[in-house]
Amino acid sequence: MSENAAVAGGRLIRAPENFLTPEGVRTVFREGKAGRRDFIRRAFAAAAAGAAAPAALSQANPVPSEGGDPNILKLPEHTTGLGKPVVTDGYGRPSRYEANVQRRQSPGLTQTTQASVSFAPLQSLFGIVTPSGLHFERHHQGWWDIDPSKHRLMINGSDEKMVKTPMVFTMDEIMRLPSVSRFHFIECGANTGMEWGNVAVPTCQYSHGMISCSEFTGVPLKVLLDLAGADVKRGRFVLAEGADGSSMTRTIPMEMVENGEVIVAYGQNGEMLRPENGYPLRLVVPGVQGVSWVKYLRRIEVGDQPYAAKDEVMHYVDLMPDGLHRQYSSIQECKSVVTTPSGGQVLLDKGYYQISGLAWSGRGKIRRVDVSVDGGRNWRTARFQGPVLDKCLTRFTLDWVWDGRPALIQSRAIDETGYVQPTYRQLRNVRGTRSIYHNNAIQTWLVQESGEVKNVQLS
Ligand SMILES: Nc1nc2c(c(=O)[nH]1)N[C@H]1C(S)=C(S)[C@@H](COP(=O)(O)O)O[C@H]1N2
Ligand SMILES: [Mo]
Repeated sequence: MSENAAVAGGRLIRAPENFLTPEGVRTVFREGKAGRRDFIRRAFAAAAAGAAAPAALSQANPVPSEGGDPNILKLPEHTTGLGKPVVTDGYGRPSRYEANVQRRQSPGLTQTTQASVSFAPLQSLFGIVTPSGLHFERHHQGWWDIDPSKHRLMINGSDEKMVKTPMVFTMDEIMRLPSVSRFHFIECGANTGMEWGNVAVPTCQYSHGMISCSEFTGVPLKVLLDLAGADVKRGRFVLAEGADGSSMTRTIPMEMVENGEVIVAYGQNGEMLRPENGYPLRLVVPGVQGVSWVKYLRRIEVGDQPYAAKDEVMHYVDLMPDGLHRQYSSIQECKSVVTTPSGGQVLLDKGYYQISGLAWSGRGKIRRVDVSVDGGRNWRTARFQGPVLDKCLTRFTLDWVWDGRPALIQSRAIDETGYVQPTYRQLRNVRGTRSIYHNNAIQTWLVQESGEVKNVQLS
């Protein structure tokens, strides 16, 4: 298996993608049903303590020191034999050696698997694009594979004058209109939400995996509103509605629509959207928290005021230290996370490692990312590996030589507005600890002398 494969730099053992035993998972679900969510945190701690600590630095080098490497000296079957034919699989799939790279559920986090979330395995991904099959999922009422020939999008006004010609579009009608393709991240507002009070989960899949990034293709919503003759002077808001049973409705300010950024999308990474991600139609609202990216989009209403829908009045509000709720805080502020080394991985040797991570901002492009290996005392500027795009994941890397002593690895992103990603202390000073959403604090990974990497928070 590829467990010990070198990943982008120094040798390391990959983060476990399952960190609870089957019995542990059952217990967490049992306790979760009884409403004791705090149990999850204790279960993680127990699982971590109970696991046999891998003696990382004593891991044998896979290349034998004497007699030569049989992997070079002996010709393998794939060099001497005939390979598989074309179209063995009409839709290709990853290597069987990568079968462990999966989106996963956090045991006990939610009461049902339909109103739930699965997290993207950030620690196993390269570059900025999330493979569609690994895109995180957040459903409020399960997902559907909707027949596109029967799917419709309606555009109407909150009163008769708001939209001149209310319209109903078929998928064919939408797909023949002028389209755009853009790379954007989507982050659930609740990403990193379990970590508000203290460390809660061991790996970056669970601490930061409610984010994904794709190339989306579709028609700017503005094009559809113009076709229908929307009164954008009076109609300063739109309501987006999904076709699933969750009655997912969200208010979007008209400015975002007018500047052409909001897309009625059918494409994701060069093919149609995946059913889990809203096939055949979803709203793309760059920079805004995931909940506004309404999936299975079936209706857009133009109105003159915010709609105060359930998912913006009761849910997706931020409980502030003074006991008041903050509403409509939908922009995802600048944030970053180091994905290698990250929690659950084990560094096998001292020496060179490429630190690698992701940065993003709902307000524009990433300007700079600083990386510290000593818990924020000293910072070095990371380099960007690929394109730096607007409201998109940006991959950063930094060379690092690990001397075998404990290290505290952090990344701090700065966006083009000059906003600097806050420390936990700075964030909690303003927001307290009772929020669920919009935790964009600097993440710390502790590399222990054993090579094991732990999720920690510095006070
Ligand atoms: N129709 C519909 N749209 C929805 C949701 C939903 O449950 N139903 N969940 C929202 C939330 S909270 C998020 S974070 C994103 C998740 O998108 P994804 O499942 O494609 O990752 O979709 C949003 N749009
Ligand atoms: Mo979400």
